[in-house]
Amino acid sequence: MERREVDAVVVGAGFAGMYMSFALRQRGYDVQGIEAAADVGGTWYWNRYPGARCDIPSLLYQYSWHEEIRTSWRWSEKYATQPEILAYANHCADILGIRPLYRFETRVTAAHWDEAADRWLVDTDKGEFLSARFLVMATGALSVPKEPDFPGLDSFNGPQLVTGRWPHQPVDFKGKRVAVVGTGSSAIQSLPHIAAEAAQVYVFQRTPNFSLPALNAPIPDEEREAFEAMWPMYKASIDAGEAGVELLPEDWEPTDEELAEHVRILWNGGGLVSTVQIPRLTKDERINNAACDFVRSQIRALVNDPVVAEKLCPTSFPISTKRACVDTDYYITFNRDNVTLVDLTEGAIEEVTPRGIRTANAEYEVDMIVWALGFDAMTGALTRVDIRGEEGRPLKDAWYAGPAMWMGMMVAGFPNLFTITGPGSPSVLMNVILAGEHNVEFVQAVVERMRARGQTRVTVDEAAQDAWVAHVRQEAEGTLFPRANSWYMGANIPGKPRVMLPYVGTDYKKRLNAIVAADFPDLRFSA
Ligand code: N01
Repeated sequence: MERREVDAVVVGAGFAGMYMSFALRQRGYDVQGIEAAADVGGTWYWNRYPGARCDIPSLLYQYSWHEEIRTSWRWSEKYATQPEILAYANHCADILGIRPLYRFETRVTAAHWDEAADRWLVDTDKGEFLSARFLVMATGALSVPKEPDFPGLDSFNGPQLVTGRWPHQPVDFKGKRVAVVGTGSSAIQSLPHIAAEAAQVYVFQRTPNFSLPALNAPIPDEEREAFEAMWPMYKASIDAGEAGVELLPEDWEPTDEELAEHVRILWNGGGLVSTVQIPRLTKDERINNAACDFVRSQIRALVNDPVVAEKLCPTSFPISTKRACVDTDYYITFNRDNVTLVDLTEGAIEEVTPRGIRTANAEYEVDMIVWALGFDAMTGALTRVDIRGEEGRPLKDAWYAGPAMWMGMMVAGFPNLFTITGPGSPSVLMNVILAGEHNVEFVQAVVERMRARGQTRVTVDEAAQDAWVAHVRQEAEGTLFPRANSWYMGANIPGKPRVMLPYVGTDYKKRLNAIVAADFPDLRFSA
């Protein structure tokens, strides 16, 4: 079979994929980008549900590596909307001239390592056959939605929508009875918008979530200027592997009163940045309990019906061990007459009927269903592709007991394959745009080193990988994360191994810098 030879295939045209493709192309490599969507934007292309926004401040949620992009873009609000972030992604694509490098509306179906040629043989669903020296999977941590699989699904008479694959046309909820299933970030952001239009909304909740108020607003000029003034320091700090913002020391030991006062910052509109400003939040039970108590007291103050308020108070996991949500008017939406909370702990969903959803207790008649069930996070987009490494070993088999990876980027036995923000990297626990940049720059350094020495193959040492996997596990065990049935732990997908997927350590970028400075001691290069 005739295969087109390229230097690299980059899968994904989100922020990380675009940067990777651009960086390689700029250095003269022949790059073929592949993207399932019709255009750039990654997660922001797909998640178009009403109310979708970023959950860290927009000023931080942007490329740090490209001065022209940075200075030519002006975020309008503290937390940008999905249309604005998608417009930003398009702005980046325009300046980088990235689109000609991509085949859109195309999926990679298989990638097999060709031992003899030191190349990846990559097939797509559009019948394209490629042969690439490098394969970079920039496929995103949250890109494979968890599909509803309730009995009777197809019998439902009305439209069914999935938040992670929202239609491009506006959805009209006016006068409709709507079921919203799930209470993660996607549901929490969309519910107030749906409830404002719909005749009636039933919110099906299995586990209540902690959500912090966005206190969204236009960005005042003074804030913009202050941010611009601190930019060089911030950029130098993150490049060096520091937090980029001022934090209290890790050994902070507040009295109970000081602690109760400090956790109030969760209500200051800082979104996920506020959680980082509480030292040891995900490690120290006393600190975490104080934060949980504070948020629950806010929920009780916001929700008029005390029975509903209690049901909305999370009690089964420590705050931030599931990703905290950032909302606009989520809790007060339950004060509306047209919103009803259905507590699935009192009776689970048994089936979808032609008229609606039937739980163990009742049938809820609706005209539309919104499924906000989350994602097969971090590994889903990688294991759904038929990736086979040395001796034809499928990645799925290599990861049977959980993802075995080095630095979240390389897998022993899978030469010349890189994953951006993969499992075993901090990715989703930090600003994911920056996390992507750190990985892209590392991959670029590896590829450049190989070109300089005429090498064609790089793999990671198995013992180094084992040590990294053990370290990732050990770091997680020292935290409260394993207590939650979260997607971080793979617990939201039946049958998925229960391991902490992201790396919780805060030294990741420093480690990457040290690895580059030491000339990649854990990698094996060959001609
Ligand atoms: O998904 P989730 P999400 N029966 O997994 C419920 C990012 N994000 O799409 O908790 C009944 O958080 C499930 O219940 P339970 C962000 O990183 C960011 O909302 O498993 N219910 C849960 O309530 C986020 O963390 C933004 O008991 C079922 C919900 O569905 C991540 O994406 C916005 C069920 C899924 O919640 C995922 O968020 C949106 C079943 N069979 C998303 N199966 C920003 O703000 C699942 N559920 C940037």
